[in-house]
Amino acid sequence: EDGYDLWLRYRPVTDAARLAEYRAAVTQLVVDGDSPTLRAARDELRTGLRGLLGADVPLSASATRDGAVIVGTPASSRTIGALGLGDALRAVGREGYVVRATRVGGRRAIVVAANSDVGALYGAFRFLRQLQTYGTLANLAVASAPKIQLRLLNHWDNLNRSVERGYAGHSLWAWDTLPDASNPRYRDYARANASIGINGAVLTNVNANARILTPEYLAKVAALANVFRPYGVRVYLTARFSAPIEIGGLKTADPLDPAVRAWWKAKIDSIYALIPDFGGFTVKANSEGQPGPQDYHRTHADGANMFAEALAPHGGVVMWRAFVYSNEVPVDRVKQAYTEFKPLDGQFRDNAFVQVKNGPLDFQPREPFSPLFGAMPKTPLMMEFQVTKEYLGQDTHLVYLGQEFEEVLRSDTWAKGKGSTVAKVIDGSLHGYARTGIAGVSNIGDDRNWTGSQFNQANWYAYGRLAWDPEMSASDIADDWLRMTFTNDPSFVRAVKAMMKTSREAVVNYMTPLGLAHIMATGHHYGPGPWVGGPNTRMRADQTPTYFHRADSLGLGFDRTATGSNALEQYAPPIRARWGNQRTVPDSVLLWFHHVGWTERLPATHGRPLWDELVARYNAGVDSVRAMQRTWDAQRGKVDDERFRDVQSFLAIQEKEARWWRDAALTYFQSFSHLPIPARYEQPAHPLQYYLQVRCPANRDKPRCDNVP
Ligand code: BDP
Repeated sequence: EDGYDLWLRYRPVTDAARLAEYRAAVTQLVVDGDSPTLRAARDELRTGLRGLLGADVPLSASATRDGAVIVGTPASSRTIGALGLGDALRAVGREGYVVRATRVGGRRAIVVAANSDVGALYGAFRFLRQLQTYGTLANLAVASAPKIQLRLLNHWDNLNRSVERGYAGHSLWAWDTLPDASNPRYRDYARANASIGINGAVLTNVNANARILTPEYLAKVAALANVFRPYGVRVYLTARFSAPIEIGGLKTADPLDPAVRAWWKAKIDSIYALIPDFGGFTVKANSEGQPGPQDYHRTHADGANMFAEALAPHGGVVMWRAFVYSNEVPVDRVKQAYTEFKPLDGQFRDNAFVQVKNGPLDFQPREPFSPLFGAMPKTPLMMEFQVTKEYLGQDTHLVYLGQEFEEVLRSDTWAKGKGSTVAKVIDGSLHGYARTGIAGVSNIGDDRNWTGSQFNQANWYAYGRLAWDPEMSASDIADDWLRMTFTNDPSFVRAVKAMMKTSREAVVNYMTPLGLAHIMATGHHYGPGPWVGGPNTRMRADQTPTYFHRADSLGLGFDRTATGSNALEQYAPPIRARWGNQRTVPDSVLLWFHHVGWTERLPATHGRPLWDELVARYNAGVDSVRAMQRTWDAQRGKVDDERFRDVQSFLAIQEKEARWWRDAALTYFQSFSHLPIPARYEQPAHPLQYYLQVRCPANRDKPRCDNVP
């Protein structure tokens, strides 16, 4: 048990009553049709059922006895066509499915029906999940359809197989041996994605390399596309804006230059000749040194529309990222995406998306939702979540992101009054977007366990499930994941689910409580660095912690109200009123929006002086990790030893590093507050000077910090 099987383990059902029920209900498999996708469904069902039921379930051409599982579409299967599922199927659209216990020719059967082959595949996975989670098959009646059209992973994978912000080994894409050699992992990757409804993968880093667009590399991309296709996973690429210069021999990449436009059109046509269902491009432009249309005094819309126009005849899309940095250091960096993009609403072609990070800054442990959500009614906005935990403990810390995603998706933008949630913006229902999409920055690499740690798999899983239905509960998703990944033992599921649910608040508390943000170390973003900044660093101010936390002798926090940067004005009036007032701002965003005096007592500090509340929060974070350790220790014997020890050892690292974060941050902030850490709390192990000297060699990769206290 090394984690390779993810949530598709299909171990024998250990509940005797359920096993008897399943064996009686599942006696033969009828999958009419022979498309690669239906074959994939049949293979998955055979493997899954064999594992779960402990015996092969025979294939049959038709239902000849009680217990047939019949899979397909009205087009692939006469039986399904004759079942009168018309209305039910119409309601689930192209990718949805219906899974039902019913009677066929007088015999008991289970039907897995859809309008398309990939819908049937999704239904097959749904049916297997029912067994994997020990649900009953009696009166089974499930109908489900995705609420978002494009459900993508974004891989920040480089052509040398390093992965930007990847903590799970190298890139899965072995460019050196493609297109000749395949690898079973390509298929297993696509299977795993299909099992949670992910239907596209952007293969390459947003900090793009133009070489991916050369014929040599496109042949490799086509080989991957061929493996993924049966699983409904389309491939997409990142486009480097200056590619016409770098690989096209042009003098300019100006998006209004006819030669540039012709170059992209020809390039895109050539991609579709190789990959007819190519999805399109993600583009990072004029951000962190990437080239873009502003280099030619054109707008983001000009840039996006050039791609959109060339992609449109093929049905492709362009996903233009709103994560931008201007060349000058702004008064407040969190205002920038909104400032640059909101005025462009209505200027994008209809196959262009604007892809917006969940918060206005950069994937911090907690941020308020990005004010762009709800502010661009005429432009389909895609959500960009970061599944890889760049700022949340990377591979080792156990943090269940389901809670974070849910918090963001349920945030109310008030764009059209109460209930205008972020979920309703991105699923298109609020503004009537014709196209919808969501992207998750992948945490996947070639580590045996795919994601660097066992529990990081839950974040891939939760992302996929929420992409299918952004209104699902993170808790229910954790429940499914635990049952499928570890065990259905109710005591295990109860305890470990509770642990997962607290894990996000734990990391917020020991890293950045009360609305603090961006106080991590430079470069690799692992470990604390709140002291970084000021005139002695060579970095841009708006990339340094001191710019963001604004600690001084009076207090802590960034005033983003009208007396400060007024980033608050980018939100709807009811939010402004609530967050702008120190008496009503929630503790979660207190220091994000306010500079608060060290001894000030507010509702958000539970009436305690800010300093005391800060100390309490940092300690609560460490305590939560210790509680997580106790919970996990009590699971010994309920799960296999290999994964048990894996998780246990990572929790020990997390506990140590939570203390490191707490003590480094508190001793640093104490140098401004000059207030004592109340005696009832653990005192820092070392003075501030010690923490300043912890060195973690590595720039962007995961460092190993040997002298962590
Ligand atoms: C930041 C990452 C950086 C990415 C950038 C982005 O540190 O590696 O290139 O986001 O999203 O969080 O473009």
